[in-house]
Amino acid sequence: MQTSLILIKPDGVQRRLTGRILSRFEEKGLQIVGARFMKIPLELAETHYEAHKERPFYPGLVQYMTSSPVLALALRGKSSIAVIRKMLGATFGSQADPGTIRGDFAISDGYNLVHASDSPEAAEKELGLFFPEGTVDYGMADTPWVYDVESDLG
Ligand code: IDP
Ligand code: MG
Repeated sequence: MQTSLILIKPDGVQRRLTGRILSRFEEKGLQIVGARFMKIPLELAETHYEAHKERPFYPGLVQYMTSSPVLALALRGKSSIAVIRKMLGATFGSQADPGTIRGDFAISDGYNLVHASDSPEAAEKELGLFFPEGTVDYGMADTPWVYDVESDLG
């Protein structure tokens, strides 16, 4: 099981797509283990995207991410980090395949609705930033139907 940090970005909230985006993750079988609706403080946005500090789009990216609230989510599931990245589609909305979240709802390159951790190392770091008190551990009643428990989780 892996846990990934997702942000439904300011454009997702402003365009009232929060519920539809979250539904896609729930429908896939992912479990919500953290949720926090928040305006990202400047310092947190800078730290979250510090790998891009030298890129020309970084100032605009930090401005975008702090301009309006986001919904931060911790989502858990088998291979969830790679699964969620595939569900997002390519970074640029103009290039993302139909059927992906960005492909279906975004046409902008920068305003691409959703962030997701891209590796286990990034997930650990990002979950620590957005959920410093940890995630919420609990069982799901449908686990034996979402998973073939012995072969998927054995
Ligand atoms: P990712 O979100 O698919 O992981 P990254 O390359 O990590 O993509 O970039 C982080 C975010 O920065 C993107 O989601 C997008 O909002 C923004 N971004 C990346 N490249 C550009 C660009 O060339 N122009 C404008 N915004 C960009
Ligand atoms: Mg990234």
